[in-house]
Amino acid sequence: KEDDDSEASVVVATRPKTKRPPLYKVLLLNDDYTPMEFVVAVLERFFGMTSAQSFEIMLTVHKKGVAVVGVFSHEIAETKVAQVMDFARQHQHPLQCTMERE
Ligand code: TYC
Repeated sequence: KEDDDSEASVVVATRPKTKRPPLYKVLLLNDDYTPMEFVVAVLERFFGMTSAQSFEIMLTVHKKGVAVVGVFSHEIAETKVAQVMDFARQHQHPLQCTMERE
């Protein structure tokens, strides 16, 4: 068994397995009743958009039915959805906001 190195020096390539946490898209849905100005105010208030960016995204939702308004960690996405849903409910608008794994 002297010159048999079949079970010695066996090195398999390794890579660090640092999985990043999954990201979540926050989606805003269109409806027929929520005023456009309210949606613009929501995007400014909770997503830090300028009024021009907000108006653009609001129009996309209005025309296409849905748009991604941001991508976040699970916890931040949940918070954004809750903030938007609470704010819409307080103002009695049927605006819907949801999240989806990217
Ligand atoms: N469709 C609405 C209207 O015509 C405006 C609107 C835009 C509502 C985006 C919701 O997420 C929304 N008043």
